[in-house]
This record gives sequence, C-alpha cells and structure tokens, in this order.
Amino acid sequence: MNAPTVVAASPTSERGPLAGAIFDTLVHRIGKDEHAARPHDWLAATILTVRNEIIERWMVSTRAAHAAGAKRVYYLSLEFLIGRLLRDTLSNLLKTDEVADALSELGVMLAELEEIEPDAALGNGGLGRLAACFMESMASLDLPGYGYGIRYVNGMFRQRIDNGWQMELPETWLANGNPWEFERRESAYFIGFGGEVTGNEQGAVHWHPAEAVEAVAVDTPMVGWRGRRVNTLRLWTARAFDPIKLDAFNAGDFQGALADQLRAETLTRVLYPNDSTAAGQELRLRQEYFFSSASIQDIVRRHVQYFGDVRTLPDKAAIQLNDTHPAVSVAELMRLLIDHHELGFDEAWEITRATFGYTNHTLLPEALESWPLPLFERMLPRHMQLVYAINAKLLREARATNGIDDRAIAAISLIDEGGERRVRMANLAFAGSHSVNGVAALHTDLMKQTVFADLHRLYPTRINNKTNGITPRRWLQECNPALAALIREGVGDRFLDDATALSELAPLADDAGFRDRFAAVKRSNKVALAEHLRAEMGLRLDPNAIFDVQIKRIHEYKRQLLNLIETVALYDQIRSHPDRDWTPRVKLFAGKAASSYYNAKLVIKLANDVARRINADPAIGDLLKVAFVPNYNVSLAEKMVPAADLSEQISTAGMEASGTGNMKFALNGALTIGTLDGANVEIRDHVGADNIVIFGMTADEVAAKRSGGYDPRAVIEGSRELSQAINAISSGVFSPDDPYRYRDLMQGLYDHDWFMVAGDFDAYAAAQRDVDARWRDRDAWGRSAVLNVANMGWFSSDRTIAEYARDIWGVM
Ligand code: 26V
Repeated sequence: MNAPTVVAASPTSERGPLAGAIFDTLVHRIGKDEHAARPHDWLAATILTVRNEIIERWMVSTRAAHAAGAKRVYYLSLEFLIGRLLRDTLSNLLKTDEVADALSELGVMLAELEEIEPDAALGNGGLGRLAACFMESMASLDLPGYGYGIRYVNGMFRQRIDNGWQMELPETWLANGNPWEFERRESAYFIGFGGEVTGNEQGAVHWHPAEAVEAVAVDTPMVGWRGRRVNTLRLWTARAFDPIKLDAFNAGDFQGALADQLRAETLTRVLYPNDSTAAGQELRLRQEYFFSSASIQDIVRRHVQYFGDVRTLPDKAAIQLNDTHPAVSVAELMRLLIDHHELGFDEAWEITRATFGYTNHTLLPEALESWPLPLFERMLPRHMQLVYAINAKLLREARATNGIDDRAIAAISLIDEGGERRVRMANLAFAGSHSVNGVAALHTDLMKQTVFADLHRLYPTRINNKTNGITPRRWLQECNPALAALIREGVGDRFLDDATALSELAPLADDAGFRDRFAAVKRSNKVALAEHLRAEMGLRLDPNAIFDVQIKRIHEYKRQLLNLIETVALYDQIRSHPDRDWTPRVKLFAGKAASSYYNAKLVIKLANDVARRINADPAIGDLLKVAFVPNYNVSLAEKMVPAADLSEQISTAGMEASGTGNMKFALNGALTIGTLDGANVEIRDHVGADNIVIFGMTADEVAAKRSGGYDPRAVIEGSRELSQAINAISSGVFSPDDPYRYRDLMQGLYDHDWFMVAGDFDAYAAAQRDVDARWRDRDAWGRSAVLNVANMGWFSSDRTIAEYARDIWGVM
C-alpha cells in the first residue's frame, strides 16, 4: 500500500456504524483525517476499534472466573511467538467480513492492513509458537488462563541474506506503537538482585537486595474461537524506580543520572537466541528471575486478594513452567511463602510442588540449563539458600529409596559437582513440580531413559506425556481459507470447534471430484506463494513441480545439510541422465541461525550457493529449483505451509522433542518425508503408514550406533552418490569464489558425523525417489493428501490443552 493512499470513498452519511467508529477512532485517537492517514494509522484505528469490542468480553471473562472462584492456569514462558494478531482476532470474533466491509466503505482494504501488521516475534521457534497456540486454545476452551512473559523491545532478529550470508538486523516491532497492549502501571512489583541475607534469633530471614528494578505489567487480550473467552497475556517490562537521579543530574552527571534507567531497560530489551551457547549469561539469568519473580508475586497477590489464604494456592492456581527458563520460580514461590507469609519449610514445599508443573522441550545435553553457582549465589543469595535446603530434602528422600546409589545421587542433585559447580535448573523444576511432561510420546520415553532416568526412579509417576498440538484456527482456517472453505463445503465447520471432526473428510479421499477441487486449492496456494516469491526475490517457480519445503530453525540436528546434500546428488543425477523421466521439484528452505552458531550460518550460505548454481544451469531448467527464503517468521510460515506438497521433517532420530511444523504441513495436505522422531511417530500412527514417507534409523539404532561401531567414512565411501555429492561441495563446485569454504563442514562428516547425515543418506535418497513415484500417480497422491488432513485433527492444541487441564492442572 502506498502512503498516503486512502480517500474516504463514501460520504459520512452513508457510512455504517462500524465504518463510522473506525473513522471516529482515526480522528480522535490517532489524530488524523482521511487525507493525512497513512496505512499504519488505519491499522491502528482498526485495531483500537476492534479492541473496544474485546474489552467488554475480556471483563466478562475475568468477572465470571472471579465469581465462580475458578482455578486459574498460569503459563510461564520466556517466549510467546504470537505473530500477527489482527487476522486471528477478527477471525475468532467472526468479524472478518464485517470489518472488511466497513473498511471498504472507507476506501481501505483489510487484507492490506493485515499485511503491514508487524509480527510479535517474542520467541525463537517451536517452544514460543507452542505457547502462542496454547494461549489461543485456552481461550477457545473457555479456560481461565494467563500467559506470563517478557515484553522484549527487540524480539527475534530480522534476517537479511547478503551474498548468501545471514545478516542479523534488529527487529523493531514496536516502531509504530502497539495498539493491542494495555500498560497496567498499577500492577508493578519490586524485583531485587544481589545484596545479602540476614537472620534474626526468631529464625526470620531477611534479604537486602543491593539493586532493584520495577516490573510493570503490559497486557494483551487473547481471543478464543468464536470469541468465547478473552484471556490475558501479561508481559513484563522493566523500569528503574527512580527514572532519573536528580542530584546527579543537577551536579552535571547526566549519564550517571540515567544509569539506573538504562540498566533496567536493558533487562527487557532483547530476546536471547535459544540455541546459542555463547549468550550473555548473566543478563539471561537476570531476565529469568525478573519475569519469574514478577509473575509469582502477581499470582500470589491475586490469590490472597481473592481467597484470603495463601495455603489454598494449589486449589486455585496451576502454574506451568514452559521449559526450565522460569524454573527459578520454584525458589521464588518458596521465598514468598516462607519469608513473606511465614509458612514453615515443609508446608511451603508441599504447596509449591502441588502448584507447579514442568514441561521439558529438549534432551540435548548442551541445551539443559545450568548456572555457575557463584553467579547464582551473587545474584540471588536468598534463592541459593533455598536451593540448598530443597536439595538437602531431595537427597534425603533419595538416600532413603532402594536402589539409589551414589552415582544416582550425584545425578539427582540440584548441584552439578563435576567440575565448576553449577545449579541444574531442570532438576530444580523436576523436584519442584508434581508433574513433569514431555511433548511427544517418544520424547517422553527418552526422558525416562536418559536425562531424567534417576529422578524418574525416585518419582516414578511424575513424568507424563502431552503430545504437542497446533491451533486449527490460525493454521488452517486463517492461513488456508480456500482449503477451509472446501472442508466446510464437504463436512461443515464443526472441525473448528472439534478438529477430530475432520475425520469425516476421509470418505471424500475416494471421491475424484473432491480430490480435484482439493488439488485445485493446493495449486492456487502454490501460485500465490510463487507470486509472492517472485515479487520478493525475483524467483520464477513452476507451480506444477513438487513444492518440497524445509522451514524451521537452522540446526545441525534438524539436518538441513542432509536435504542439501541430497539436492546436490539429485542435481548430479539429472545432469548425468537428462533423458530420464524426472519429477520437477522446487526445494524451499527458510530459517534463522543463532548468530554465534557458525555451522548453521554456513549451511545457510551453502543453501544459497547451491541454489545459485542449480537455478542458473540451463541443463536443468524447471526440473529442479532451489531457494532460501529470507527472514522466516510466523507470517512467512502462514504463506509457505498451505503451498507445500512435501514437508521435510528429517531430524536425527531421538533429537527433535516433538516438532510442530510437521503438524502444520500435514494439516494443510502436505505429505511428510521424515524420520521416526518426535511427533512424526504419532503422525504416522494417525495418518497411516501409507500416507507418509518414513526413512532412516530409529532412535534406538542411532543410540546403538553412537555408542560404538559408527564409521561414517566407511558409510560415505560405500555410497557413490553420497561421496560424489560431498566431494563436489568440498571441492568448491558450489563455491568457486572460495573453494575451501565447505571443506571443514564436509570433513566433519568423515570424522564424526554426530548427526548421522551419512548414516541416513541412502535411505533418504531412496525415500525421495519414492516421493517422485508417488507424485506421478496423481490419484494416489491426492488421496494421501486428503487423508492427511482428515486424520490430523488429533494434533489440535485444543486436545493438548484439554489433556493438560485434566491431568495436570485439575481444571476440566
Ligand atoms: C536449545 C539449545 C540451546 C543450546 C544449544 C543447542 C540448543 C538446541 C535447541 C534448543 C531448544 C530448546 C527448547 C526448544 O525450543 N524446544 C522445542 O520445543 C518445541 C515445542 O515443544 C518442540 O516442538 C521442538 O521439537 C523442540 O526443539
């Protein structure tokens, strides 16, 4: 949209009430008329007008929960990857058409406003997006749920590709203000850091922090399906108590006068990359404590205000820890119960354990959070004492249990004593919770067998599984309106309330007419994506080719490299046998790499190098096209998922806890090519083994190979296709400007190949040729695609949330 674009198309007298309201907001809240208004002004006016409607429902929801004395669910997460809110909110309020009509009376296109809304990218990937899907599902299921997190000024960085390399630019999602949010200056809390702890003769303990900031609440309404309920996402922002030290200022020390404010603002300034080990450790721990403390104080305050007695907390509040990032909350609740509410340690511990649940999202050892003990003690001296006390109790229980030896005691301890002493946040979260869950069946089994094996022996009923899910409103209805309309035509719209109703589509998989219309929808989504990529990157894509898509964070365990090496092998094959009946493919990649993750950034460069060479090769033509699409985010996913024919879910078995992208693609009628990892296993069980392409080693086989007997060099030398592809990359075929660019990366495959790229290569390549063959049988492919959609209803986050509500939170 070009600014200023908009001329009011109708005179005031002909405007309907909603158009009038939006216009009134534009004038009186934004302070512009139709001549001065820029697109962002119209966007803000529209959001503010819609928000009025939400506020009423919001208050109704809050009052109803209060009146019923209902138990509340608190979801603590350092990440909420919300994306855009306008389309989602209007769709859930069933007001899309009404608002579109009102805006068109004003000469404005709703679709264009939706496209300029910035993504709220307050997360790295799956863990953050899961939190956002959960917020939507809690509201849709009419559960009183609060999300608690941090209002980062700069969320996930914006990715630019410069000559094939990733460049990170700051994301400024707040540049035009944020009309969705409400600052609650009255909800502010004191958050202390450092200092010392004293005690008196009566045993009362006092923490005297050396430093403090104020946490201020900023609320965003989360609207459930059909507007059934509006919940609150409460994000904390940090402020100095004393924004300016006037004495310093007056003495001419301007920087000193503002130093506290700067230090406070730094706290909630940026989102940390989850997959970077080199992150600024101290600031990260400060963020974790800041948001944990503010949230726990808020929860306890609300409880005491409504119910009078802190001891009934577990009856009225369930707190879910999204990974270990908020695990210090366990010690914080103990501190409030003991130091402020004067409970005894044992009673406080019982309340704490009955209140918390912990969700684990990864088994990668390098991803398990632990803090150097001296840092933890310096920043949180009172919490350190409490961690020691909790640990003493935990290890006493462990020693009293049969079959727990010294090795197991060391593994259970909250303190890692091997080398530099560290506080283990996963063990703290485990010990402090009545429920510990994994996010897919396989992942939960592996939790019991590996990282938490000893804690599991001590508390054998605590670990449980809650397979992830996605909201079908955003990930079907909104991102793929044509498919949603076709489904509605076929089986009605009950699937939006109960996604398992999609199963009624199954018989239509055998209906050639339905399959044709289904294929036409997919094709039009591919044309739309191709058009978008032509406009954005000058790409020309053939919508008749298989759209083969791998979009997710770039990480070695996710094996984008396996896909790229297979791409190179295919390229080689097509060049060697140009006359064979090749199936045209478009290979699309997108994703961000942590800025400190060298190999991941090199994989992005490789994708771009491979794309440049293949796309420019006249011998290949439209048989193979490769593209790396820059700046992957929720909004880009919403464009790419509906256009995919093939979904790449090819992690090394045992390493992807669940995956949720896998679910989004299958729900939109893509077939999956994948390993038996994470939720892929359950997707296969639901869609049927005939409608998914599974290949490669199982998690058990990977583990067995790793513990002895894996010789990647022998594997590579045994596969002509693989060794040729590796040699081509290694020798600079794709990097003539720097022939050695990929030598070390390829050498790593020979030397250790930790992620078993070589080990799975032949199986993967064969699976890809199986995909080609299936694609040529258009009826069979179409049938599988329909059956994927029909059988994915179980993966709705409504089902996941209902399970949490019933098994963990006790609210359904
Ligand atoms: C963290 C780190 C930190 C250090 C270096 C390597 C590394 C790799 C991954 C991570 C991710 C931590 C947690 C996370 O984001 N897990 C994701 O959670 C999703 C929602 O449950 C799940 O679908 C993904 O499989 C899982 O990776």
